[in-house]
Amino acid sequence: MSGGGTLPSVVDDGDDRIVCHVDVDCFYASCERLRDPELRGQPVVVGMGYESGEPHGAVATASYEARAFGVESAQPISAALERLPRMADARDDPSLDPAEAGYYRPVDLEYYREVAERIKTILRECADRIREVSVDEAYLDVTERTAWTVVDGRTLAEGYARYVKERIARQVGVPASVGVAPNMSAAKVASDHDKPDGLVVVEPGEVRAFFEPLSVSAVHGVGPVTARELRELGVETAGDLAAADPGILRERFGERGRTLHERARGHDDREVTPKGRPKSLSRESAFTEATDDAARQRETVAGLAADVAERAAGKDALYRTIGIKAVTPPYDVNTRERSLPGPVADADLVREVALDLLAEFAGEPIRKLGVRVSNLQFAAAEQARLDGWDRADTAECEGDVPLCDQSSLGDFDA
Ligand code: DCP
Ligand code: MG
Repeated sequence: MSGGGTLPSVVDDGDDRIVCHVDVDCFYASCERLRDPELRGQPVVVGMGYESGEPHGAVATASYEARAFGVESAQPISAALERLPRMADARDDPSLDPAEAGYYRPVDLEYYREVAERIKTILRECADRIREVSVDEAYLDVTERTAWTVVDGRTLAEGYARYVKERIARQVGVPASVGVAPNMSAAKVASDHDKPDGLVVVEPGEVRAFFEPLSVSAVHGVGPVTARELRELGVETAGDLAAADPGILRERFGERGRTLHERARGHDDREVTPKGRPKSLSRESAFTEATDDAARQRETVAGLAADVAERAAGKDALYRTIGIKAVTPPYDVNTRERSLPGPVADADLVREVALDLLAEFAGEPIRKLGVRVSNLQFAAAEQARLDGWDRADTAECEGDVPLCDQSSLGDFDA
């Protein structure tokens, strides 16, 4: 701990780590607002399988303004339209009120991934360890960056979390909610506690009290089935679970019962560790200004290809697919890839294929280039570290692409 102050309260769970959980508010809708300022402050619905003017598809997410009309994730677009008509229709139809209409947009996953990359770059700079759990969500271990020391009635950890949140707002332009706590489950619940634009801090010693009134489903590991079983035992809240007889829990749920009981009491010793093996390895680099200089473009791709091949070799990884990404102005993300008949580990081949794919963009101005190998196979049983687009080596480069859990977002080569 730095700062030399005293710890604020009794650390009853023996844990004084500092974990932040960051989750962007209505992520896809926030991305849409970023490129279309007309949408700011307005109800926005982003539809999966939605096409402009059509009623098909399902709501991927809705802005909080749209949620106020009863629009929610996974709802059919047709149901959303009943609650919130399209703005374009409301302008044409005198029986509809534009003040009670919203903007509908189809999903654009490539674009959201670009925005996510920018966010993850910041998060990686702000933490020593990070676990990316989905496209817009990550845990950060910031124990070495700040402290639970209280200054003027606030913890330094809160100030640090505010810095992270404000960097995302300023440098990327999307709102995120942040939870800070001495463990992962409490941090996650905290980030969700005051959405949107929330910042909730749970200090060591307060975790159990924070959980107490919440439903058992707030406890990490309690899904809908376990929640129902717990309810049958009369356990409704996390406080009930914390106070429950551990013997009965163990009888009913085995070893897991003990873990859940511990978690409800504020204990969660999971470390913030990166996720398992990468699905792909990649690196990208941005130009200061878009360039159509073919020699420069080729040189960049060759350099990126060499880096990626070297990293794959370092992980004993074989790859079957080689791809490039070329971002052209204003911000069009183009990806091209080629799959091989079998897995290889061959730096020359990565360079040749990548340059060949680049040829399609001859003469075009390019802002940013990336090279990626995917369809990975691992020769050795080493535990790979967090991956995706590699860490930036200049301020202009983007950092890692999240390898998100959501199949909807898939991968660059999906
Ligand atoms: N998503 C999706 N389908 C779902 C849930 C989510 O396509 N059933 C996508 C859209 C979301 C993004 O994933 O924008 C992130 O998921 P979150 O659960 O974090 O939801 P949001 O960021 O949209 O909203 P919140 O403000 O609650 O975090
Ligand atoms: Mg979110």
